[in-house]
Amino acid sequence: MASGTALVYDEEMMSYKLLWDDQECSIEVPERLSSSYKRLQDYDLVKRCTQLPVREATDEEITLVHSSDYLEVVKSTQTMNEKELEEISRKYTAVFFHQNSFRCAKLSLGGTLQLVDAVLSGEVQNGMALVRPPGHHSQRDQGNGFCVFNNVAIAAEYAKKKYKLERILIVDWDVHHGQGIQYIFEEDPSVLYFSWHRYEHKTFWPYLSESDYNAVGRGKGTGFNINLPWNKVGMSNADYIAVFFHVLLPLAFEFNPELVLVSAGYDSAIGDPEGRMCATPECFSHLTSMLMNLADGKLCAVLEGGYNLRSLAESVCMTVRTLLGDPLPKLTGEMTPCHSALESIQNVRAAHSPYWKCLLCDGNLRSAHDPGSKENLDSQLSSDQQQNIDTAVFDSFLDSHMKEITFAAPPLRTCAVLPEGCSLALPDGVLLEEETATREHVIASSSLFPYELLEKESMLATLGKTLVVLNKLIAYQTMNAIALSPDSSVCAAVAIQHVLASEVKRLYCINIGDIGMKHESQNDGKFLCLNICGAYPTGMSNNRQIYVKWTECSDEYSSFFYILFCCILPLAYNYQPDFIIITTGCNRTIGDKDIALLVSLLQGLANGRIIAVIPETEPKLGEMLVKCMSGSPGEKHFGPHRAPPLEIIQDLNEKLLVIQKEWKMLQCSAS
Ligand code: Q9C
Ligand code: ZN
Repeated sequence: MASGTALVYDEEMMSYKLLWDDQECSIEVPERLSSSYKRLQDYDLVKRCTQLPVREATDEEITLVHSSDYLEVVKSTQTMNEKELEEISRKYTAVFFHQNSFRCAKLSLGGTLQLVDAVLSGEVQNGMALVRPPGHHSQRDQGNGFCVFNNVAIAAEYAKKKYKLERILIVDWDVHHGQGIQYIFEEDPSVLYFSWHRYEHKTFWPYLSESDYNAVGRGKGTGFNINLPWNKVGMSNADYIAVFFHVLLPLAFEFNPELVLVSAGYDSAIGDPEGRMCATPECFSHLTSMLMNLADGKLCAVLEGGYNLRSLAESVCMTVRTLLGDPLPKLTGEMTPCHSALESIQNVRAAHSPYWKCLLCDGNLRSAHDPGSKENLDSQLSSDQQQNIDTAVFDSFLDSHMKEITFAAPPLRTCAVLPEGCSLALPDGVLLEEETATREHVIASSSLFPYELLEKESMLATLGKTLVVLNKLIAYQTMNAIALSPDSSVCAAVAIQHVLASEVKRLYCINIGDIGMKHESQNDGKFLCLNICGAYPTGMSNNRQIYVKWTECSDEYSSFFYILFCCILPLAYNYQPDFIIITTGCNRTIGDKDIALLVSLLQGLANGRIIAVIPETEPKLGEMLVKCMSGSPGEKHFGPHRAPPLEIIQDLNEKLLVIQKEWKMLQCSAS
């Protein structure tokens, strides 16, 4: 099993710069690399990565995507004087050449390919390439938007050719449209390209109609190009996450890629002069960790844009930290997507509904009203306000933000409670709990339950240990825990009561299968409970106790991703719990791997504070979950996935329509 994170960096890629006066190009400075790398060192992240040397890409690699004519032009810039360089740069849009540009572009691409080799050979699990020049705007015959060679597009062709890959996902979270990547793969169904980008109804660079949501690919590639235009600036964490849940992730899971390439531009982060968006650095942790559940965790992030040096550096660090498997900081901010974002989400879902089974139900959904005008721009920050971000003010904002989201990881990652005689293979570092609460304490904590349930000695013993572990979780002495129990529903009910009696502010509980206990909800605001079962009990749903029906219908593949992204995770991110309990009872209709996927994704919430309570008769599930919670590298074999049948989608959508009035992250349309 592959493990570890690669980092590609070489200061030689700082050896080119803009030589003349050009406002537009002045932001792409060499310090973008050094300041990011320096920050990685400050956080001690560099030494935790496998450092990979860069290399020069070969002509053959460059011409996987570019024409030889264009290659010759770029080659010729090596020996030009300043005047000639300026002249040839003017043939392209927003490009500047320097005598070292060719050398750096070869290193930038070569470094990217080194990363792809390390990941696909299994030398590492994932990695990031800190490279410049960037790549996603460059096209077969031309450079564009600071980009010389299209690093990520060539990486995809390279992976197809050298490793015979058939499905590659490219996620372009840079704030500009990577039109170069779109053009290259427009007719290619083996590469699914997703880009979100500042668009403002075509009034933002590069001003292309083909950047809009209705460009879905052509010919055999129809349906494999996904554009999410941002028609307003100021998009926040909630908007980014909503797009992942309601557009990218369902399609990506249905696509089932063998490799994920990220065009990792950070001009989509707060403080960037180009993007003017509001996503904070930890948002990139969440984006990264969600993508790590695809392609068995094989992910290569390749730097594109990002022009606020402070914001860029912090966001790069968040990405690398997450690739290394560190616990995620809580996502900050109001969890309500804005109207304009919902319009775009609705439009792209409608445009893609003919091509993706998981969007089938959206087929009869009309596109959102699209004013196509700039009427909304007035309500945004005045451009003066945004253009002249005071660096000192911004830096101190970011300093305090980073302090706020940083949390000290607990001394222990995972605790396990096992009943007598139940053995489980525990990964290194998992503590088997031996301490137990007193018998009186257990009985007092279980006062609401019929005494017969507690008569079994083994039940009392497990509850005693579980209470000890819960106290450790509450005190944040352990990050997460798993408890196997003779009766998981009693054990979970005791756990819920215990947590609700503590200072924990918001508890999210997910019950899978039939539950013996109905949880009382006098704790309004403190408790959100989602029950996923094969059949609804009658008339029990409300906004705090939600019942949804879910039945898997195939053994060879799973459809669980559907309910995961349209229901379970949006609710979780909306609620922002600080404690999570997940239980499985009998007659569960969700498989082991899917519960592991769920637990893996839930670790992004509540600072990773989660306990799984499962029956002692399920050691296999227990082993899978404990592996996933203890942060063992790899172990992300969650696929394959396939969209569920229409009836199931329709049934669920009806239910969600009711509760989305309160839970805004469930919304996937503006109307
Ligand atoms: N104010 C990358 O981020 N200038 N390239 C746009 C609009 C070109 C961006 C001007 C921006 C190119 C890799
Ligand atoms: Zn960009």
